[in-house]
Amino acid sequence: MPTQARIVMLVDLDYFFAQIEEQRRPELKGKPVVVGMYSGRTETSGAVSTSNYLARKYGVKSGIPLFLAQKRLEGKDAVFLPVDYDYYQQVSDKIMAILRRFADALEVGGIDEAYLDVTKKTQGSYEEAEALVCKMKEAVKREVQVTFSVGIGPNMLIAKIASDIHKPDGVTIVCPEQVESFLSPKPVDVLLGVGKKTVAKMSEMGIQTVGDLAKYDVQRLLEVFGKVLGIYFHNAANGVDNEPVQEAGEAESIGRMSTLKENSRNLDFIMQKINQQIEEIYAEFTQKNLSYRQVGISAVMTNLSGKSRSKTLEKPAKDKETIRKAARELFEKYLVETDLEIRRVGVRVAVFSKEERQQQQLSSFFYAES
Ligand code: TTP
Ligand code: MG
Repeated sequence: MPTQARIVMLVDLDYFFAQIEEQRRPELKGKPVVVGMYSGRTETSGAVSTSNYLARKYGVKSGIPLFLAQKRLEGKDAVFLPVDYDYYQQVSDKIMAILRRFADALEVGGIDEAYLDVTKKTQGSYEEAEALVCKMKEAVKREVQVTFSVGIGPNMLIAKIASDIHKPDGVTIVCPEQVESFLSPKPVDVLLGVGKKTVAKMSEMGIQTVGDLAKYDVQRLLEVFGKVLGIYFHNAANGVDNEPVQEAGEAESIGRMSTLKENSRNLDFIMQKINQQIEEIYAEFTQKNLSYRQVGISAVMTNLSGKSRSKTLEKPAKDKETIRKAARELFEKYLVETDLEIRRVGVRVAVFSKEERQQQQLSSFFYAES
């Protein structure tokens, strides 16, 4: 089924945690700023969460040990600060609310990124989309003094990859005619889900670039990677991604989030926690006599970066098992995308709004009548 041409944006906030610190402490301007996750074992044990662009010039970036960052910035008048996650989340919520005004639908992809479907707002025009970005940038600068970078393309996959090209405060547009030339020379690991192991496997198969992967025999891909991943790799390499931008609708969703007993990448261990959360969610929406049509998961990694993923069901459901299955599948896929351990996990279901429930009842009524 051909889907209608869309225009999708990915907004990624620039050096987010460090930018927020700069913004609330003007005295940091012009200095290298490092925001770190201190483990507390010794004064400098822990890892860098992020750093401003000046600190990055000295080789200080996300994930490196703090003691190494300190060494690289010795004598540079650098400022080191601990992560203040709650405050960053508040600022992030404000920004998302501003961005939502400019979108047909907005999906929060993590604390510092959001996908926007702007097809209707721009009447399908990339020129309009560029103008819209200028307005968005202006509004966010004026209201919260924060800059971000944007990728614009026909789907979430292209928007995401494009957003990385011009940073900070940049915009990159990849219109449908440019998708092939944009993607094909890139190394395969620009695709979500292609980590170190997959890169090595693909390299053995003679696949280095996205272009190589796009041309590779599909049957063979299915044999090597299994059906789900094989088809995903083939489509992604060809720039095809039909995932809709899905509004989570906070008021309409019921969810739980909690910290794991220990950091983990073990799916069964993660699912133990998730199953407890599902029991609570289930009790809540059964009590309210609701059904759900979307299941989402969130994970916060050991370095405090967070991500969410969701899946829309073909039809509304009311049972527990469907949530479990969807959550497990989402975590399974998510673990392929990251090498990090997970620290906090959450699950949520998007329930039907009152209006949607009424419509649903109406249509089932008509169906029963015919
Ligand atoms: P990113 O968007 O990956 O990084 P960034 O916003 O700091 O920088 P850029 O300008 O390149 O977009 O991640 C968003 C936030 O998530 C980041 O500010 C801090 C946090 N984070 C971590 O805590 N650890 C990590 O390893 C990464 C990559 C991010
Ligand atoms: Mg960012």
